[in-house]
Amino acid sequence: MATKVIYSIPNIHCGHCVHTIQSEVGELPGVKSVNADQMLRVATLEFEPPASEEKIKQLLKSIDYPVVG
Ligand SMILES: [Cu+2]
Repeated sequence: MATKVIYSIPNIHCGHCVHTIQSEVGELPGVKSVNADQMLRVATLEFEPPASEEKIKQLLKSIDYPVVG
C-alpha cells in the first residue's frame, strides 16, 4: 500500500526547482508520484517500499532541498 506525504520545502523558488525535485525524487525506486508546488513550496509524494521517508528526505537534503518541519 502506498504512503502519501506532503513535505514543506522552503527552498523551492522557481520552476527549475520543481523540475529538479520531481525528476530526482521520481527516480528513487518505490516512488510512485511526486508533485512539487512552486507557490506553496511543498512536495506531495506517494511511495512504497523500498522507498521510505528517511531515504526521500536524505535525497532531498543531498540536492539542497531539505524538508522542514
Ligand atoms: Cu528554483
